[in-house]
Amino acid sequence: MTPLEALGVNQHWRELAQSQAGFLGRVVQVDRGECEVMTDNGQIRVTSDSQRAQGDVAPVTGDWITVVPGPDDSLVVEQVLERRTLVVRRDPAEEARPQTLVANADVVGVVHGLDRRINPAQLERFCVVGWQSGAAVAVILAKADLRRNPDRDAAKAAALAPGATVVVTAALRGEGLDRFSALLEGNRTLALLGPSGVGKSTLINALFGTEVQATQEVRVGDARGRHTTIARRLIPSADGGSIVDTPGIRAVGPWDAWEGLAAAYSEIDALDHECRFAEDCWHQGQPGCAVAGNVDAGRLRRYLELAEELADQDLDRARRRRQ
Ligand SMILES: Nc1nc2c(ncn2[C@@H]2O[C@H](COP(=O)(O)OP(=O)(O)O)[C@@H](O)[C@H]2O)c(=O)[nH]1
Ligand SMILES: [Mg+2]
Ligand SMILES: [Zn+2]
Repeated sequence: MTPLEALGVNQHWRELAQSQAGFLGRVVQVDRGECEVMTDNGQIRVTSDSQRAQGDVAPVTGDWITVVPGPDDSLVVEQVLERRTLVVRRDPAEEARPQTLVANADVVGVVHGLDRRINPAQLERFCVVGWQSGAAVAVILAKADLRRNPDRDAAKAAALAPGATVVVTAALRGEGLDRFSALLEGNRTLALLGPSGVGKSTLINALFGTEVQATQEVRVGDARGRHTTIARRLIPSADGGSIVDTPGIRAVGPWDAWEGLAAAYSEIDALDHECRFAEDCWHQGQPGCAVAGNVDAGRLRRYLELAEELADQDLDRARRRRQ
């Protein structure tokens, strides 16, 4: 299998590239205007041309692109091919902007470390971002060796993440890796999402059997002096498929994620549609409400909180557009 095959090249991408002048490649990593790109003829460095018209899409890790010769023997991005999925969160540095993390992931793996109790609000937020991307979602419970009854955690995670595959792993003991690697079957791309310290890099290293990602000690209350690289790198597996790690994330704020919200709380969303007797029913116990009392109260509260957050974002965006 060639590296580009492991990265999931198929007829779809080949045909899209054929309508362009350049040749096909997949962005493995982006650093400051330069991309590392895997092609049929190995890995190359490509400049994303800053001279190009505004509004052009900036490539991110996972993008399929076409490449053409540029000035002085350089290679430049000709076109970012239309994305099938895109993981986006609210830019933590600037609240009113989206930040794209990974393009064309087939599965978003939301990783939770079982060295602490499952935080429902956090897990659900990551699932909202995962579903919004257009990819499938898996919840990966890591560090299961630290729990007496990880099956109970798995059941809890499944209830918090309807529609998601739940995979329990103990990477340091090599447990659960077969089910983890099954997420890559069919040369799929898995994007791991989760806050620092949950065990993402350890999972990747266990799967590849070598230290491909630097891991770190969890130092509670010591954010300084911790040098984490935030490079998001697409790593091909020799058996096919690829994984992207997303280091340096504390939390994900959803961005324009109404579909992700509906998918992450599908049981609430389903009833929401029945609750059309009042356009603005907020399911707070109004008589005749189809939702309140029929779903888990905690999930309903968190769903409504997120809906309010998204509605505020919509208003904010509309206000900016008018200005
Ligand atoms: N007990 C246990 N510890 C783990 C396991 N996986 C990771 N860890 C530890 O959790 C810490 C953070 O792991 P790391 O992979 O760097 O997390 P990341 O920030 O999500 O990439 C490290 O100290 C790991 O040794 C596991 O399966 N069991
Ligand atoms: Mg890491
Ligand atoms: Zn209602």
